[in-house]
Amino acid sequence: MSHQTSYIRATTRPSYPLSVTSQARDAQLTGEESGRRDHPVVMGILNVTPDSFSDGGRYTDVDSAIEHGMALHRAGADIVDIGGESTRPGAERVDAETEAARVVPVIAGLAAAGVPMSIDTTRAVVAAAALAAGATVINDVSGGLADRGMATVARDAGCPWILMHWRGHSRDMNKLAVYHDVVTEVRDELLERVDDAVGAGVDPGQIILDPGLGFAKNAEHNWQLTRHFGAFVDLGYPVLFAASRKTYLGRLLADPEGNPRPVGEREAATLATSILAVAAGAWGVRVHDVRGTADALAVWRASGAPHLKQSAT
Ligand code: PMM
Repeated sequence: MSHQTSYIRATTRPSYPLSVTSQARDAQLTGEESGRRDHPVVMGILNVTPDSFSDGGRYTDVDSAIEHGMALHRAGADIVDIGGESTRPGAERVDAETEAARVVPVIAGLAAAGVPMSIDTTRAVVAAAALAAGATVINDVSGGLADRGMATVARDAGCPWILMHWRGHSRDMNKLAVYHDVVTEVRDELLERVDDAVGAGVDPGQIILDPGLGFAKNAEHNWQLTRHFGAFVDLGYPVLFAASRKTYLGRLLADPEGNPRPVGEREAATLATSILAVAAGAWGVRVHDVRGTADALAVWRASGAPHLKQSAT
């Protein structure tokens, strides 16, 4: 395991109640789900929804969803992230039965094909059904806030649990994008999520953090979080970076009339953010374009960047 301990930057950590060693975390994150400094996890996005902002409506039937999940895995996804409820700004909620009915058959099919998966849900009942069907990671964009039962499911399963920074459901979240110092506030609110999770019996080694780009954040907030991503890495937990095709990239690349770059044409910008994030110590990146990301990471590795980063810290 010693080769895995170095992917956390050896910087002074803020004083903070939990003592977490990278070995403890890595002992929990085994096999292909284990991010290493030189092999960040590539999480491929598969939304089985009619309305997600990028791939919504494309994989609503079970066979096409399974086929796409397998294609993402073949292209280099270490984990395929399956979602059955859109979290785009303004999205209306679906009920738990609908959400579970969308994801469970897809997860079962992909599990049979040996594809490692996370379940992207804020509901404990959906997470439990997804884990029973073969998912091995919980990706909770509410960081355990939306459903207090999620901590029990994560604790009992002992699986990795991604806690994302969140302030409220998608319908209302833009109103909640108010910060004095976004980096400090997001960091502190994430640590509250960690404390709650650990207080509920979750092992700190199960926890992965995510600053939640685009969730109750405006473009400037997202740039601040991107710029200071290392502040999250320094907390000592694995950190996921998830900027893929998001609106702040579309705004950056707006045409002269101010129209944002269309969602499907934000890939080069996404790749640039992914490389910046892994260079800052990200555990993994959550992306739509898995092949392009795997290629970019191969260049990053071949360039010696992980080695240079380690020796510089
Ligand atoms: N963003 C979306 C959905 N799930 N999960 C995590 N951990 N982090 C994110 O930023 C995130 C997420 C947004 O929707 P998409 O599935 O269409 O990309």
